[in-house]
Amino acid sequence: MNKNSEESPERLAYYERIRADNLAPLWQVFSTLITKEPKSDCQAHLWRYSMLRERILEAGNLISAKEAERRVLILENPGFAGEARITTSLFSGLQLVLPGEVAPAHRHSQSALRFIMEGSGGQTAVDGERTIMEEGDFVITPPWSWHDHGNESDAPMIWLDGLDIPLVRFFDTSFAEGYPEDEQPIDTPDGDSSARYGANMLPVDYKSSSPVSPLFAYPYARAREALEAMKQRDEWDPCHGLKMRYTNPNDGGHAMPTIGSFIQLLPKGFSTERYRTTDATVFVCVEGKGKTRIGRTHLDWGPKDIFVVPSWQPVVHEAAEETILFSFSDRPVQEKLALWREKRG
Ligand code: 1HN
Repeated sequence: MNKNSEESPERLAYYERIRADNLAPLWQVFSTLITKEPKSDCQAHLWRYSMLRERILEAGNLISAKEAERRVLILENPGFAGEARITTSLFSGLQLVLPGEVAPAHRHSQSALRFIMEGSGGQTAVDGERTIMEEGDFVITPPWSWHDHGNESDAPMIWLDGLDIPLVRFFDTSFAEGYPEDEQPIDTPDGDSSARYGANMLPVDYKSSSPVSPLFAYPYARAREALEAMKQRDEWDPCHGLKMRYTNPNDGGHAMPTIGSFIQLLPKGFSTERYRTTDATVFVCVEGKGKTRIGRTHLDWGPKDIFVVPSWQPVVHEAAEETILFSFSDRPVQEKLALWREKRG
């Protein structure tokens, strides 16, 4: 019962009358609210890095990092034009910091991840500690932590940002403030949190009260080395190849409470079996090339191309070369809320 044409004039008059009382009949919308399967306006889409790179470098000639606060081109899902969303719950954008620039310090309730696409030796400072960024590194900015970015190298730094902006907006929980200086003071030696929390050890009496990983950086060199060592067993998950999850060393959970991140290796010639999951996912091809079928959409990708897979669409990846895919999604949130589902086949 959801078509006005099937409704009697009495009912239609009633609906109109109660609208003035801020009431609406559930029976008109029930089947669009409670769908048998996820129905999303989110669309499968691919952004080619050659196009993205050209566009963000153009922005580099038009506005400084300081003036922009963050010089970011939003990767906007074609199903969500004007909404600053790459999936229903996540924001993603490509950020440029040119040599000598500073993206000024601020903090906000939104959590952020960076996946470094291009450049070497730029830095992000998070809560008093600097992290030097290299291609393929995965870096996090916990909610409400001061962060600023700099680039003392001689080449542009370009990275992909992933933030939980739509999720925070949904809950109406956004807070933000600027730091009085462009850069926050650094009071922690470089490499401290990586040594303290990222060397398969923890300080003996360390207890964390935070659900966020105390590690800021997950270097690509270590992830790549791990995948290289593991691939020698030649044991492949039919749907994932060899897929790893970035973890919080405190408890083995996701690195951040709202965004999960993953890295996977697909051997040359590997085709994954059909797989669907409720967490719409953003993928970056880090190395290799191949194709992904998402429902009826076919995308082909090469190094640094970025693509998005909507919730519950069947996915098949085919790797033409040995491939590394980085990905992120809102899976931790869905897991916590007992909503996450996957289906093989
Ligand atoms: C932000 O703070 C960063 O810190 C990047 O690099 C992208 C998009 C919207 C709001 C804040 C950053 C952002 C952002």
